[in-house]
Amino acid sequence: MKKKLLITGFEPFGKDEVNPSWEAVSRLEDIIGDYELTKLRVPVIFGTAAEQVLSAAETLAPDMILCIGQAGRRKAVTPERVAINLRDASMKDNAGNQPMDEPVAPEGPAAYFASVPVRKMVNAVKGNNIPCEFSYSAGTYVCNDLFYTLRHHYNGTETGVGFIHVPYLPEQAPEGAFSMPLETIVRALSIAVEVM
Ligand code: PCA
Repeated sequence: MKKKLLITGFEPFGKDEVNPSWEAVSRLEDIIGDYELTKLRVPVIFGTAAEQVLSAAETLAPDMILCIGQAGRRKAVTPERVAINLRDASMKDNAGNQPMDEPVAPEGPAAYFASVPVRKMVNAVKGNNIPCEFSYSAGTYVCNDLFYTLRHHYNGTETGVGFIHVPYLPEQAPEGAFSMPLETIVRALSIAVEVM
């Protein structure tokens, strides 16, 4: 029996018309390594993104949840090590919310480490000659909000929670800025899932 992975990508936000996270997630094979994948596209809205993932997870009862998001200025695929208990938005989300100086979960601890094997992922993706680095902050916007909420919810359970940020696609990147072809992002995610 395959293990169950719930893997999510985001809708576009800000000035972008595409989000590489969902573009890549939607192109992944349905079975990778030990996992059978269920893919979910989530809105870039504080609170709502996590509610939708938790609701899907309630039905699916996944062994692992891996969320993917866009971090446009990064020069590598970046598995996140830490989720922090802070909402501090530098721009409005897709519903017009812009929380600042607020906790994600008032009763929660300051931070959680990812509960997926981040080092294995980084080593495996890098080993396939795809730029990949640890990240020690998922930011304070909707991606971190989703990551922290899930990690908090599943703390002390068997369900692993991880997050990977991916760079801009070539068509999104400003002139001269780093970007990564969609096929490379798909391959990186596929390798990361395979070693989980
Ligand atoms: N990136 C944003 C939110 C959605 C996305 O793809 C972030 O890093 O918070």
